Amino acid sequence: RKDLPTYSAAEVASHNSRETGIWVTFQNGVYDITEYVLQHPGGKKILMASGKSMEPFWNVYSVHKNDEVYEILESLRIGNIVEVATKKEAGATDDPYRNDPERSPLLIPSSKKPFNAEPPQQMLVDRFLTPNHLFFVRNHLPVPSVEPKDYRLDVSLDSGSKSFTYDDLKSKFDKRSVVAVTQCAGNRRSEMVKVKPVKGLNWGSAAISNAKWSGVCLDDLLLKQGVDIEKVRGKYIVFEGMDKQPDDSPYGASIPLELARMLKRDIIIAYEMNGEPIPRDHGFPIRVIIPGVVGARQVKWLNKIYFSGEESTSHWQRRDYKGFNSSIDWHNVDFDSSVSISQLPVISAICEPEEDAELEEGAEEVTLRGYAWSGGGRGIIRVDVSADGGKTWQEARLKPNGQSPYRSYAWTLWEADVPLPTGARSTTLVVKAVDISYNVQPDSVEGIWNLRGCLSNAWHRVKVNIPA
Ligand code: MTE
Ligand code: MO
Repeated sequence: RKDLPTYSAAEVASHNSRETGIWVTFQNGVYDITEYVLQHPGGKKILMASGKSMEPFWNVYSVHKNDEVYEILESLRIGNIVEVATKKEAGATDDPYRNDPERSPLLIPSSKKPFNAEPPQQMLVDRFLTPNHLFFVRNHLPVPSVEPKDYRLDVSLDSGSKSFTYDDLKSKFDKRSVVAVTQCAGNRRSEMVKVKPVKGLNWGSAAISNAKWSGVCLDDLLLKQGVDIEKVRGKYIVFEGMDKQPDDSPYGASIPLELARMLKRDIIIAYEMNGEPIPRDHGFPIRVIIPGVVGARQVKWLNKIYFSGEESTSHWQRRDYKGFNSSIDWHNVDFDSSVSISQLPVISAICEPEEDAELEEGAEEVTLRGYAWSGGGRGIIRVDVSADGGKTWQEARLKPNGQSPYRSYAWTLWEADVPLPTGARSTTLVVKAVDISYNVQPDSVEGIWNLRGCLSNAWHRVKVNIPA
């Protein structure tokens, strides 16, 4: 295949739509799959790889790895990919991010340094528990490298402080598990940006994931020191991580002690994620899981816990992750006037089909898949979907998450087959969820717009096309 032209990764990347043509790479081949995809609507999953390498997707959907498929692919080959020089950039040793871990090429970065990424949204709802390598990543700083033998968790109390090793945590306490969602307050921010610009990463709908976390219950850890959380003095419990800002201050967060008491045995000092040691990006070796609460408080690389009369003084507690009304802008914002985000509001999203998807020719029905979740352990009791922009609704089928509706920390995945409006060439699919407190999502994003683009939980709308 030496006779074929060569293309750079950037050239391939620019061919990612029906208009430009859809190119993908596999090993060192470049393939134009535009016609193929249009003729085989069932094979639309391949579109996730538009402008990119198909290999990571094929490693997941490995049914494709057979000679017949390779043969079809070779018939679509248009060229070869230019060998990329792997020379390290000059000065790379000064790069504070040089020790960051390897990541799955399936993750879609919204920023690389620090690393922030979400999984392809269709893959997000394939499984109840998000596989570790697909779990969204939200880092504010370089990832610390921690040797388990050097690790210490310092817990400070009036009665003095005590430090626990990694082995102490794994061997001296009962193991407790909780299945819980972690969601960034900025999930679905990209919809808010369309109303008016905001400051923050341009997250789609997948800055959320669901995992089973195991470790030591916070209560047990404190009891070991003779401390009953019901009687502790102070107003807040503060958590600090090992990742540091250039001024040496660590990532930190706090929650009111009253909330810690309410959650009591559900707060986990975790050493396992889905049955494996926690991957570096997600807090190796130890992170805290505070179910039902915003991602920002689930401190990774946790090495300090203490009680305080005031909230964590970290930037992320005091000057970020707060809500404001839509008339507040950067000229008149007063961060001290607003309450820190903790338990999150009800949210849902359609993960399949995706925005601008081409449905099958003359399709009369569409299958929607997605997630719904609410903070504070409030279970999802109903998910409504519409295929006509919200004029008519039907209920989606909910997949039970096995948790009590009053302590529902995991998400609820759902599916629905919805008839399409007859004769329409395009339509807007909509989803909205209801939690056990009958909280509902706002119908539009305008009224909840805020300068940081947090808490973007309006009805989720996805426009799709129906070729005649
Ligand atoms: N903990 C530390 N130490 N440093 C961080 O940057 N990011 C927080 C939280 N814990 C962060 C952290 C934010 S804002 C979110 S949304 C979650 O981690 C993301 O967790 P994940 O990367 O495991 O998905
Ligand atoms: Mo976050």
